[in-house]
Amino acid sequence: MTDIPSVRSKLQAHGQEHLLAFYDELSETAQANLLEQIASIDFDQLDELIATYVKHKPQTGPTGGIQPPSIIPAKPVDDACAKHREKARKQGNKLLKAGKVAAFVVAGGQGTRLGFEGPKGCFRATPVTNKPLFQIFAEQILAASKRTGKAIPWYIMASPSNDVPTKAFFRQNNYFGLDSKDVFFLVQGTMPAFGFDGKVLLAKKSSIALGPNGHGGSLQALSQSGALEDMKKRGIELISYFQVDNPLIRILDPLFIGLHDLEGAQMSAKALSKRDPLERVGNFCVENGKVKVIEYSDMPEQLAMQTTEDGHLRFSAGSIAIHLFSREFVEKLTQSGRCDLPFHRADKKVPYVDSDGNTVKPDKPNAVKLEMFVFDALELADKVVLLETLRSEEFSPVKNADGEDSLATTLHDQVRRTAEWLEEVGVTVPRDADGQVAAAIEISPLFADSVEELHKKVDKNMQIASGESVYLS
Ligand code: UD2
Repeated sequence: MTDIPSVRSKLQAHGQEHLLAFYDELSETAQANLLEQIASIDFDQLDELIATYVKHKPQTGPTGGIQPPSIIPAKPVDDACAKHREKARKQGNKLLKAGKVAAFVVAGGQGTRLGFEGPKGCFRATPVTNKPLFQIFAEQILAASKRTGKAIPWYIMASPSNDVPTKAFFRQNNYFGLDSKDVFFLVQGTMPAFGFDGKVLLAKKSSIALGPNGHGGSLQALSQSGALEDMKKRGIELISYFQVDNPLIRILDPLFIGLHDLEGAQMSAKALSKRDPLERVGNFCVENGKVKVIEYSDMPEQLAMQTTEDGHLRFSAGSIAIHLFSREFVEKLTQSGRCDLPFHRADKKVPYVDSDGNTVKPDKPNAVKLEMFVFDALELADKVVLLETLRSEEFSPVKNADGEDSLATTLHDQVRRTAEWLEEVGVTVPRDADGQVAAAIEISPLFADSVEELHKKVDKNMQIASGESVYLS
């Protein structure tokens, strides 16, 4: 039996007693749920967060002088560089073959901009077979496992609200050919939404307005869920981290893995050249000798627009949230049981129950949401490798319902990349008068997940007719 007076006095001590304002009106089940939510909150930590981030608007963006970081270019610039890459690629393949690398996707976001109901990984996003995002990733992992002869475990982070449908989706689809023993689901933590006065908001009389605590919560979730322990048992040394929304991602890239390992890095990242100064991706820079990412929303416009003498953007390197973590680094960051990355504040419209018990749907921001960003761990790493990747090869996310970074743009980019790969290995691809690909073409990662694999597999004399739909599997 929960001792209600003591819960009330604890809430009172933290100025949050309104959370039980409607408690006596609730059914027994609803009462139990509310108490469970309250029990899951660390109110001492909350007091600190409210003082730091809610009652004050913390300074965001660069605090001192920032410099552009040094980045390994996407293409080798000389022979020595080419040799080093070859060595790194071999090392990456060696680690993959030794079963030392795991895949980790963060899929706990709410997909609000896309307007898709349900976990975003279930969103269908390929040009011919209309595969869901999760299947694209599963097939890449399966292809790499088959090639290396080692099972590659896949850790999938969802949020409390999309965990159940995510698991059900994998079950219904027989894990897309993966062994279910190698697929590990974990749930990220939550954070309440606050009114500007620091009061935690009630979403209903019986529940607190909780949201996922940001992908920075993934490191703590890896630890608390037992995933790190599982990795250790399996002999995993490296974690290949990616987001759920980018069908062009190359999850297990031997070059990236090898460079990270040879340099003895703790955390690494892929970077690409920004499309325009204000593109909505994080900005890589160096501050106080440490590599860091300044999110687009925190980057002062005048710094984002700065150019070098030869007219290039000074901060041209964008973060696309592709990382490698050494398992030991994540263990170190989470050894206290918590991973104290800084929080980022966003002011949002959050419906809430007011003191009279009425539900209010605000038409302007009324609440503060706090999230941790995983790239803030870069600053905590002793050694970081930044590798440039090409947008055309590795980045075309589905973020919006239409316009930039939408289903239409990613389908176009997938067909374009497939055509470029086919042409590179000698296959003729039909193109229209404007040079656009004149067929719908898709390659299953199980057939080839890189141009190198395509070389080995494809019949170079294959014919693709204009207007045809072709699926290589
Ligand atoms: C993210 C990056 C941005 C750039 C861009 C590339 C941040 C803050 N910004 O922007 O710098 O790299 O991606 O595509 O990351 N997620 C969770 N739990 C959460 C919140 C998000 O798992 O609590 C996942 C989400 O499912 C998705 C990823 O994190 O896979 C990115 O989330 P987003 O779509 O909110 O990030 P976005 O596009 O603003």
